Amino acid sequence: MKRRLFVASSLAALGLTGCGPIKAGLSDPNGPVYKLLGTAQGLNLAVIGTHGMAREYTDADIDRDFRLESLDTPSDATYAALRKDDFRSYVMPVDGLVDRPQTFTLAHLRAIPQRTQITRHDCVEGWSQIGKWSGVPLATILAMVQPKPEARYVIFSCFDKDESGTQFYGSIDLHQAAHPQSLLSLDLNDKPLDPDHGAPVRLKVPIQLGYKSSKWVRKITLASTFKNLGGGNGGYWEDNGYAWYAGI
Ligand SMILES: Nc1nc2c(c(=O)[nH]1)N[C@H]1C(S)=C(S)[C@@H](COP(=O)(O)O)O[C@H]1N2
Ligand SMILES: [Mo]
Repeated sequence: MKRRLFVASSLAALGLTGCGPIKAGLSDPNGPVYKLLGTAQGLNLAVIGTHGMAREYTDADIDRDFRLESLDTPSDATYAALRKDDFRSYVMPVDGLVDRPQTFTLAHLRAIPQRTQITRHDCVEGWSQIGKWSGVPLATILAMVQPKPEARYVIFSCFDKDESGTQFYGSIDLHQAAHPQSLLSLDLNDKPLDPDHGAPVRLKVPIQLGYKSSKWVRKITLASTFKNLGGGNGGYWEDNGYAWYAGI
């Protein structure tokens, strides 16, 4: 609550209020959101402030027994083939409403400056665990692909499927994506992410509940709406009853 108030007041200090900054920023290529994307890692402390950051912990706080709770680890032929060569043939397309669509290999993602953070994962079902996550700030990827002014959401298509064959999907907005702690994680607790925890690439958004942190990212698409995604609520769990906005 306190953090939201601080976010609101730092936005107010920029002459922006409520949801206004997101819309204003996105329709104006010189607006605050684009400035923020442009500076990638040096990023948005001016807009968000450290009060908008999820708490970071120390090595001593890390939970070593890392619980799993999601759809099953993908076992289809596509994922099995990737897994077999340690994901060397993995490519992650980033497309949709961007000026420079690109595909990233794992080697490419590892060559980009990484961020490491020890943060708590809070599942909506009532459990938490602290882990050390390293990877590429999503803001860096956004700065590389250059979202078009009409882009508002970052949509994640994942490798896992439920029993009915529906592939997992999720979304966050550009503002959440540009947050300095929003990571495309490649490592968990100093080791490459294992398949059960979302290898090779897993989103980690510690300012939102755990179900927003999509595992097994297959593709990223920028869009102006998520109406046409699944049941239209912005994600697999959202279509199963959880709220799209899951801020902590
Ligand atoms: N692709 C995918 N990502 C997902 C989910 C899922 O079912 N599929 N479940 C979410 C939920 S509800 C939680 S709590 C966490 C669990 O992550 P873990 O199994 O690595 O602990 O993943 C999130 N990301
Ligand atoms: Mo969860």
